[in-house]
Amino acid sequence: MMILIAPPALPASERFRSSTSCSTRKLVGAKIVAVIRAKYTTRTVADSRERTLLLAAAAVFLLACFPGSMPADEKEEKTAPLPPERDNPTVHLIKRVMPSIVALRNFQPGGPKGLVNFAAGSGAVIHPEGYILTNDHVIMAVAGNKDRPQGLALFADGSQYIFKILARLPAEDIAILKIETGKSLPFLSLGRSHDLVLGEPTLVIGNPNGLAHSVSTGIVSGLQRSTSTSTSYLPAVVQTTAPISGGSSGSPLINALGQIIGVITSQHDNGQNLNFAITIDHIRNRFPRLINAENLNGFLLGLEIDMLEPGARITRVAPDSPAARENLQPGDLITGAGGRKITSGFEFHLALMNRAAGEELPISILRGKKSEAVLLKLAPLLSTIALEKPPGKPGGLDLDVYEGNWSQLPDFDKLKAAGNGKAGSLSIPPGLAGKDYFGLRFRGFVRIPKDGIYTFYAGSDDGSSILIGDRILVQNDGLHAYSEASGTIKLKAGFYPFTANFFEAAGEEKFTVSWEGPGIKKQALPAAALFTKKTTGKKNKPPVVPCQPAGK
Ligand SMILES: [Ca+2]
Repeated sequence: MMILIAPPALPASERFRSSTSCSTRKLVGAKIVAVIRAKYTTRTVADSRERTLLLAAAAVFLLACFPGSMPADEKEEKTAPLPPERDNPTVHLIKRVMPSIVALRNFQPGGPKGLVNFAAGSGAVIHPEGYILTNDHVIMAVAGNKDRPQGLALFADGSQYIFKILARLPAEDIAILKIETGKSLPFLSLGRSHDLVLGEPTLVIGNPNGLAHSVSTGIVSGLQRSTSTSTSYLPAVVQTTAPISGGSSGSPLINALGQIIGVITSQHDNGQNLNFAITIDHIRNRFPRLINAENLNGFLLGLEIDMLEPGARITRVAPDSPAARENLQPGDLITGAGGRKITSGFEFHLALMNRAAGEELPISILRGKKSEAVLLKLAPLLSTIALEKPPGKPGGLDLDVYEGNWSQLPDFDKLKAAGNGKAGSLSIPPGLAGKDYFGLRFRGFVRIPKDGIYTFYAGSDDGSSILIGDRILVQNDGLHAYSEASGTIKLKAGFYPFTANFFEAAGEEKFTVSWEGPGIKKQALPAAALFTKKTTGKKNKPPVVPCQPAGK
């Protein structure tokens, strides 16, 4: 059994002593540097110290190597109850939330043979079944190792579990991990961040420099900030004075009610206690894309849920979808799905995981005061729109150019194109470089070479989107500096109707589209994978891309 000796004054040279075959090694520091948009720099706050230790063989051994609590002979003696002056609301709050906080230790590839690095991060349990919310950059380095243990989640009571990475949204720097504990876990509820006020108290519990379950307090010290890290642009962050350090990434930012109001993600590189957390409202709104059950499992349900308000209330039902066929309506409150009780939009999306096209999903709804049971038959997502043979020649897409001053992508169908032609690459044509107030729509087909999971990326200044058939896969809309968004989807080999939209208002402009998939490293979507439909002889008339609803 290995004992962790952590002299507080020497965190950088924290050592491991082992009575088995673990060797002692000096720690290696590594910092991830990032840039904040407002012309100053921040750094992400995971991984500030990577440790190297001997990988003895198996995760079981590693589990034994990381005791989380004090040795038994150092445990505190029983003491008299604290006087109320010391046992204040903050102390109460910390006691209450502590059992839901995990220190994360990720096994990282690289280094000499037979050794494994690990890096520190933090997270919070947000559901009794063991779902953990953290930053993507905390687990990014181990995300490819699906077959190997990816890391450990360590609780304050010393218990620890190997986690799996369940869902990632790198462009938003959020991720969900899952641990299997066989019991119901204490969890933190998700708060709201739309009504945060300057000066309200904040609490952070995390794993700075690998010092598990360190506590710090502060206040909300800034609102409506934006920042970017090396991998993501974060438009909605809150600033706090609660001290953090490397390894704090993924820590919940907690309000006085014990609710999560943000996820600690970065700090100002030049300054003290200028710390940033992604707001919980932003995370709530991104949650459907994070879980992404329909795209990843290839089924269509066809409804959207309000992710901000309590409960799981339907806000939109897609025409011709299974939800529409069963007459579900906006305003219906979903109270159960697949045999699980549903009390939030978050739980509803989790209930969709591991479903497949053709399955039936029983759900319970409350419409007004009347409850109903509905059986939804999950339809195939996109199989009806794929073509087996090339629709035309490879080498690019049809391009329509529009003129206008927009703050969001317009409905190009309602506008008359100012020009059109063929485009070999998905980028701004040279003739439009430096110009303002225009829109581009690229249409045609993309060839998916083999069955698998594909991720498409749209990077743009200003807004952009990517559609497969009529399904919006990547949404990167709005006026903003260059930033990239992605969408991941499971596709069978074939040729799919493909649309990429872009608009530029003023200032700088840039547009890139890339993809990655089985055997394809992230790269610009090549002209050889892009097809236009055979023209029918009418000159200058762009072919109409079929956009029939998926799942019929
Ligand atoms: Ca611009």
